[in-house]
Amino acid sequence: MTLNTELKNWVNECAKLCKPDKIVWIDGSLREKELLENEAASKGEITRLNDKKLPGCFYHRTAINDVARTENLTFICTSKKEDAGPNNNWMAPADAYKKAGEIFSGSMKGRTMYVIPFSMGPVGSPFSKIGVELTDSIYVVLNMRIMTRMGSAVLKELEKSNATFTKCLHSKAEFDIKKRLILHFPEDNAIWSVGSGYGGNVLLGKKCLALRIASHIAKTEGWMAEHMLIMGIEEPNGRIGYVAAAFPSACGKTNLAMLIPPEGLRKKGYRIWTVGDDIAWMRVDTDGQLWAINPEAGFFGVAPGTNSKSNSNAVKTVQKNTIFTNVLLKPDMTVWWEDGDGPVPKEGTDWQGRPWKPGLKDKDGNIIKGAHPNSRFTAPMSQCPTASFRIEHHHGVPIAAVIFGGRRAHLMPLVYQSFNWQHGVYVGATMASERTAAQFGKQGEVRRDPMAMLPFCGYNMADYFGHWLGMGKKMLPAPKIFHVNWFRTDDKGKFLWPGYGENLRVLEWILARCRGEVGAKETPIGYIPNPEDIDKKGLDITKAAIDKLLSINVDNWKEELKGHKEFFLEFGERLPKEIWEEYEALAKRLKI
Ligand code: OXD
Ligand code: MN
Repeated sequence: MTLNTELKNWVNECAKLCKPDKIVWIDGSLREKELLENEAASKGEITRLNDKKLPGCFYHRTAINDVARTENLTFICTSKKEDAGPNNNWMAPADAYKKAGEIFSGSMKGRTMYVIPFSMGPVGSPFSKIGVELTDSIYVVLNMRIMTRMGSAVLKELEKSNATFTKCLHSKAEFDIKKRLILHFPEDNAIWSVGSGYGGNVLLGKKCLALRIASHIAKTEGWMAEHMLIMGIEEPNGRIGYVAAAFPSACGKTNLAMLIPPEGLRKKGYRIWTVGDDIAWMRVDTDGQLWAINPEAGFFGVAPGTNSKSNSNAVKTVQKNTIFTNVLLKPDMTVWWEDGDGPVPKEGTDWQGRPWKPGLKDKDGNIIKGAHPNSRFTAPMSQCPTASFRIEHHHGVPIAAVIFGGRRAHLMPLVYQSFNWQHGVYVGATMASERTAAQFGKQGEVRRDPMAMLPFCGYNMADYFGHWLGMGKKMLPAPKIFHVNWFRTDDKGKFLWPGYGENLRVLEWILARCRGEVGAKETPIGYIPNPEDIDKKGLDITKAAIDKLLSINVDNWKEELKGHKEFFLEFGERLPKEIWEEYEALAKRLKI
């Protein structure tokens, strides 16, 4: 129980609705963790993995129709529809409470309701926010234990000042897709999620609180909640420059956050510090600089494609105390996924629980994958070899550069710098990626995803652009804004840039620009590196490839501008005039 009356009343109210047999307050202790693991393992909710090879690790499968965030069932419930904007599904709060209330009603009968007090950000930091999640899933409790700081210390913090908190209610209910809703009530600081067991829908501290609800709070309070990794780049002289970077999904955000410097740069003394791989909360501090914390304490990373070449730090991070969801289970009770390490196993149990062996095909002749393409690992950040020593610092790290990125085969140069903050906001607002063969839909189709926040901005995105513009005026100096593209191809569709650790060469240029140490070429879209200023020592790349990577094609850009206009028109009158100003200025520079 608790001394915080608001919390006590709310827990009672939710218990009355969901009717659990029992209520358990989570304290976050090791003993409690072991008891919950044993209970969930005995019920088959999780499976203990090989304790010698993967100590403290567990395996979990979600329902077959519950393997990713369900954006079509995700709603922002504000009194006025315009406040949710064209970027969100909207439902009136009263309708939403009624509709979901019917599903929650009695949904925890025969189950336990766990009360999880959690802190997004270091406990007690003025940068942090507290939430309390009520859930009937032990899997959720165990994941929240990794992804957030949670338990008694947070409860104490809540009681100290009778502080306010985000009310997060979750029930598995029947895992029925027809009775699944992910609802956000920014005006009530509340989240209701029902009918799902997939991480992005049910670990309510993550996308729901730290992005959708927090973006709304941040706008009101004057800070920024962003879908960004945070990393530090240590130079040979010991100086560390920190950057925050936003990429749409499937662009290697987790890999970049844990980058291994190529041998030459490592020998020179370069080193990477990982602060976060998914979310950044950023504030202007008393020194006028932008400071960022990662509100999370763990990684909820995509498993397929993670291997010792793409991300050896992630591979090292998931060797213990990790929960694997929807990957392939091997007969020796270890796990595997496509494009992972080691030989392809001869047999196993696939993510749907069926016997699996390589080459199996479905009735349409398609290869059956052992792991679901969106299968995940949940692992503590502290286990990452590059985890920053600043993770628990209450004010986080000072941000020198903001980086936007996307997957563009032909349009975008390897890197360019915006002319100033306002132009940088335009660069972020026009961010986009082309669909790859791995994604559903038409290959090559451009999907706009401003600041990688399209599915996560908890309010009208026109106001969000306005908020970005306003934040720039508060900073002295504002970080420089860049755009990168690791995915430019030649005429045969082959990547021109090697990517992975070599991306550090681009980050090196970015930081040199921030410090005013290197020149650049002015072009209609922004500042592009002089080819000689990108360190290419030890890199097997032709001059022609570098020239192509750093070139812009004015005709392609003219075509791109049509897409910008079409996208911005959706926001009508609410779009800040500065965005149209930047549009016109770019058109003029391109001589349209
Ligand atoms: C994630 C996402 O899971 O962006 O991080 O979908
Ligand atoms: Mn994400």
